[in-house]
Amino acid sequence: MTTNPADHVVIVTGATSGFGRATAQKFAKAGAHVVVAGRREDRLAELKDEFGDLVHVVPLDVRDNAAVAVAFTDLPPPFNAPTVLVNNAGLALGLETADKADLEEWTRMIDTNVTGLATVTHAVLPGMVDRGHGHIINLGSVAGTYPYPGGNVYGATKAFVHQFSLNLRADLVDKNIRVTSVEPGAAETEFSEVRFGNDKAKAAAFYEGFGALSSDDVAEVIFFAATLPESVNINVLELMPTAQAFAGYSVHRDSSADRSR
Ligand code: NDP
Ligand code: 8X3
Repeated sequence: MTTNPADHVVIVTGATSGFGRATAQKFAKAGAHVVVAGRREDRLAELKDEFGDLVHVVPLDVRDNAAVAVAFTDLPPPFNAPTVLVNNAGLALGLETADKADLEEWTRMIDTNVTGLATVTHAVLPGMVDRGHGHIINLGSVAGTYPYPGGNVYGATKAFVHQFSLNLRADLVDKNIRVTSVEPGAAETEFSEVRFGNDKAKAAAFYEGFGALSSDDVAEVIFFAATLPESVNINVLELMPTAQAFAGYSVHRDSSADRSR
């Protein structure tokens, strides 16, 4: 592979919004061919209208294992020889503490962020190995490293993404396949609207006043990792807004109970 972005064929899951859409646009603007996957077909069609022959549309729910298994098998050339897979489709649902969380929401996050990401990888990776090159870029999160109240299952799915990425590296060291876990902090996309059940005001309030990352910031980082010389692999790339940092330890003091022993 050269470092010329126009030589790339990129699969982006979750290309209908946020990081995925910005990443698809960034690569297509640079002349790459891009397979855009996601559930909202009208949004996929907008990308097709914008970039024409550089874009191939694949309507796909990554939770549908059978559909994922065939989705990337009969792509027309040159889309059938992807050089980069951006495993971006994902979501957080709710911010309740674990005792109050909705089990269906937990399951949906695991099915999408863990099983969906693994299923797409399983479908695309063998072709990359056969062709002798490829790059898998997984969207993790700072939530996979730093716990916070209400992050319970969402953060755990992103911890999976982190460790899965490193374990892929261990398996693929002799196959000329790169693997990168991109782990952003707070970024203003539709992410919080989805998390808060389409409550746009609550989502907007979350992003107010601190300069959250943008979709373009994250797309820039993904593009950077993908267009480095083939001999360079970024294992993990963590980024945050300058005005975001980590929560401290929490201590609950209860005067009615002696918990000193
Ligand atoms: P958005 O909500 O803007 O975009 C999420 C994308 O995922 C959409 O294109 C959506 O497409 C797609 N998606 C969700 N569920 C499915 C599914 N079952 N099948 C196929 N596609 C699906 O959020 P972001 O761009 O912010 O999030 C992208 C990724 O980045 C996620 O994995 C998220 O966890 C992660 N992330 C986000 C951060 C943030 O603060 N925004 C920070 C760190 C990581 P559609 O609904 O059309 O199917
Ligand atoms: C999204 C970042 O901190 O809102 O993965 O969970 S955070």
